[in-house]
Amino acid sequence: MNLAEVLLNSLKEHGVSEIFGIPGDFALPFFKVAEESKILPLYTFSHEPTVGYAADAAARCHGKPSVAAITYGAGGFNMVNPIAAAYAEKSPVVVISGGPGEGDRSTGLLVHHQAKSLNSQLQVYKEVTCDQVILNDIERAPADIARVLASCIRHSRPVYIEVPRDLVFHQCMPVLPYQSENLHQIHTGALDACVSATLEKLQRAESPVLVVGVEIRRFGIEQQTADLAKQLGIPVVTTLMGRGLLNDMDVPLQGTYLGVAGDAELTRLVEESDMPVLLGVTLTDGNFGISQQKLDFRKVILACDGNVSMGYHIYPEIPLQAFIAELNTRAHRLETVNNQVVAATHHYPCELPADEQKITPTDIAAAINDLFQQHGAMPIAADMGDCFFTTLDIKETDLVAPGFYATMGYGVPAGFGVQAATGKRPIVLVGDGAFQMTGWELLNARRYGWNPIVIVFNNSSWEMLRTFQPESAFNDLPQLNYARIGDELGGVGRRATNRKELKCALQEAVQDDDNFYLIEAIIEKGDLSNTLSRFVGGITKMREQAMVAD
Ligand code: TPW
Ligand code: MG
Repeated sequence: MNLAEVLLNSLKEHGVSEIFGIPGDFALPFFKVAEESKILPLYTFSHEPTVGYAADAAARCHGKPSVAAITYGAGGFNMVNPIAAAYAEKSPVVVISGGPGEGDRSTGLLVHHQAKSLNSQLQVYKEVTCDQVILNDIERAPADIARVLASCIRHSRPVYIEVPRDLVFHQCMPVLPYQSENLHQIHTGALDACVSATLEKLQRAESPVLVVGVEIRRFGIEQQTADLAKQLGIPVVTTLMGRGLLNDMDVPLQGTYLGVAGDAELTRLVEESDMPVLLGVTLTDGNFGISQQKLDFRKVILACDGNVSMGYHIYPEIPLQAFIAELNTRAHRLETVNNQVVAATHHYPCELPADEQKITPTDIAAAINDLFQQHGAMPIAADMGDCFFTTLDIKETDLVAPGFYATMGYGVPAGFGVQAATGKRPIVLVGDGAFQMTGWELLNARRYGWNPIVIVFNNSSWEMLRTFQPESAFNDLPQLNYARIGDELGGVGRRATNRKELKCALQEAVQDDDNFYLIEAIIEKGDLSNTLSRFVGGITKMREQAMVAD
């Protein structure tokens, strides 16, 4: 086998199911083998950010790595932001870049696409990946590939593999089969002590609550976490970043913790708990910076990034999988729990009237809730902007969104990633500003048979920015007919100016599997989702308080 075939087979062995990419001359040999060998399906797009976002979303759906393949320099640098997003949100994307060969390195000439040094791209990616290699030693390549892919899975974070273009067809030994990490290698004494301490604290607690974050999906232990919650009989909430976790799993799920921007009862449930247990939760400003009352992290048990901490004590090298498995074996129902604090179930807007009133973001949530009620839930890919905050009013379903890193341009590409990974038709929620970044990529949907239902929140505005800084005229965006663009890109475009038209367009879309839909919902400037209004209010208040304190 040649180097590219060895790499492709090893990717497959490590759970990769598809490759997204855009070639260039440095990557043409690798892409040739990728296409002709048919080891993994290959999807190409128009602009590199889409490649990265699609691979990120696919990886999130699989709970396994996905591949973003690009050419050196012009391609690679174009994809840095999506990989930074994947790093921040712990999505296991394998970046494969074509690279200069030995011949290119020895001419004494600058190589096209070279920025500063020939290794500049590697240096840049070092900052946003957890392991890297240039496969410039064919003897060592199998071991290098094995190491980097194992890091990707262990840390659930992006890695970088550069394939010198002149080595692609060289014969290479296969990579040894991947063995998933043996949990028995964990220090059982430490695990035992850590679980005992956790259970002891839980026994004494009066109002414990489980807060779950994305690691439980990334490490494939959602079901075990659900079982633990049921065994303990304590309420569960997700973080903002973890929105969509544990949906459909028959657990006492209360909703998503959003501090000042969320449901007041649920905020109390978390902030007044005497024992919050944070499983796979990242301590980000979006997850916790919006707390009404600051959470006292000394009270908290936090299992994340391979460690468990409680109070001032840290148990190092306790993988979340092992922690939850052991808790499951030893936990039993907590009788002491004061269940009075359990929050009221969140009321999702629904039964949208088919009238001529103009559309608000909450109406879009209601229309989608109605649609799910009638036709079953669908996965959602959301962009950043008010469309993301609108998902908080949509009944829990599988959701991919840049909930922490908050990059725009994610929605449409992520919809592709979801559909490639799951085969399910997604709903994509995207603002007009974000659509202008990557919406054009819908032109690639038809050739892969993808049929997302894309809803563009068209307020002719960077509305989320306007809410923070209303005086700035640059927040006004050009008026554009996005529905017509939908037709032009090979799908069906529908413009909805009132609630009746929105309902009709969604009905039509869901009954037509053969086309992707671009439903343009016209929203007035200033009409915000419930969550964004509270979010902006909360953050503004916190900033004012901070200024007073300064
Ligand atoms: C890649 C900064 C955050 S929200 C926003 C901007 C420019 C406006 C979004 O406008 P849109 O949605 O899509 O019309 P809405 O609901 O607010 O009207 N560049 C990138 N990412 C981010 N987050 C920004 C800029 C930003
Ligand atoms: Mg907008």
